Amino acid sequence: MGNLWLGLFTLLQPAVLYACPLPLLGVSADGDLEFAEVYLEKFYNYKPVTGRRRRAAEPNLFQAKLREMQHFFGLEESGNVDPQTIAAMRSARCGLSDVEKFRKTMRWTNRTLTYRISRFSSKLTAAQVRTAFRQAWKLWAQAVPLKFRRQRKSDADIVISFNSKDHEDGSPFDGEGGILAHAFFPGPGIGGDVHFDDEEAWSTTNAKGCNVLAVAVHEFGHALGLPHSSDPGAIMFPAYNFGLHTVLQLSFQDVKDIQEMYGKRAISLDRLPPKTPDKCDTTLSFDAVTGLQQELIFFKDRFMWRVHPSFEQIGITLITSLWPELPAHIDAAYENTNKNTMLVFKGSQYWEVSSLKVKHGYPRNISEFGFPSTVRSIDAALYLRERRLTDFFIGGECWRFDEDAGWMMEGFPKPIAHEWPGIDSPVDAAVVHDGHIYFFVGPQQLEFNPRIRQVTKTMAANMWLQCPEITGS
Ligand code: 01S
Ligand code: CA
Ligand code: ZN
Ligand code: ZN
Repeated sequence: MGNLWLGLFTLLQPAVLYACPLPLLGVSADGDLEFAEVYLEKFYNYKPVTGRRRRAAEPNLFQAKLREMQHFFGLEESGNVDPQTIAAMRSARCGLSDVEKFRKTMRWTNRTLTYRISRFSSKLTAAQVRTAFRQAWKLWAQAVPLKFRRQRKSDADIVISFNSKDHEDGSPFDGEGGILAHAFFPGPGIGGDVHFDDEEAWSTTNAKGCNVLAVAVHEFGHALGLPHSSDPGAIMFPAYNFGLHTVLQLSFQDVKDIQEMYGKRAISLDRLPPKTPDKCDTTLSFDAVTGLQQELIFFKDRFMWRVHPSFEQIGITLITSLWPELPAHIDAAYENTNKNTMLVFKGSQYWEVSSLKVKHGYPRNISEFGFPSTVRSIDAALYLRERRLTDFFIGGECWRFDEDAGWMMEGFPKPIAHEWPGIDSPVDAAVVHDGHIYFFVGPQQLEFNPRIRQVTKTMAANMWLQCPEITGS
């Protein structure tokens, strides 16, 4: 049945496509056409064309959307608002399972797909665009047994172009910012096509503008049939979160999703795709933990969890969604509550974050704290507010920095247990919270009471992240 349908396929807003249909639509006994229009707008992203072009473009677009809907419901793909079609529309129920079935049919059957670049960018050279697209297809081709070939002829499966504002597909672009690009799910005609908003500041670097490679990988995912993913680590996550240090690669979830559609590529991937950590994994450990104003921030790989006393949900986000300049896999972080800044450490570098922005002039070298060059990285850092001291943990030792004087204190480093009785192994992270100090060691954390100078509790490291099955002991 797949080849029968014609014209425009869907669309771009999986959020619309995959939501349960809303039950209340404007129904009027003699308004079948209006009803169908509203229905297609709601569930098939049909956008009536307005203005000059309306008469010319409208009937085709409407009919194409109608055929798409008819295809989905297994009706005759007449493109007309016939009684069976209206009946199906009026009996709309939660379409989630239908939508799933529908999605599964939206995939290419050929193993070699052709693409054509029909209109280039006004910001990049043709060579830059070709290179970016070749690299973007390669990422998908490494996961599934598909081949992508660029061709100059006009009948390519996937036609890619840079356009601005209205470009006659019913989804006009919006100028710089907002929507960066969109793509059509697999199918004939416009199906599989990818449009980039030509008014974005497209670039081929991570440092500024919008990375065309990052957006291309995401759009090509749609062109292959993938909807948006709710995994913030996935390329198919619906937000551009490309940081300065981001290494572009498919995530575990992207690979799983695309392989479910097209199967696995025989040769294994060079690099295992990164998995997004699960906050309730009992083996979870952290890279760093810090306070930040009212919040506690837990860093892990490319991600962080923000625990705020008044947020109900503790969501995972990419570090780069807040701080594009920061790297992944950080070593340590602490908040200097007297100066209102957060310091983030990785290897011999550190960054300073103030009022939620990474300050200019960073990264700087940790030798500025007085570390000798033999210190290559820091395990954890802890700011002691009353004493205006910062303790750095490196292996089994603790170094103490005097924030006011700006130097490392005499007599350090010392064995950690000497300053912190009960803490006798290297630590992953440390944080002060509500008058207690928490040391993170693998999947555990130790609560230290500074008044009696001893460990008072041992808990799961992810105790703060609201996992129903985990409780303190
Ligand atoms: N395109 O695939 C998108 O996801 C659109 C929004 C659709 C509703 C059309 C878009 O440009 N979204 C922006 C984005 O960052 C916010 N998308 C992810 C990306 O990396 N391109
Ligand atoms: Ca835009
Ligand atoms: Zn378009
Ligand atoms: Zn998208």
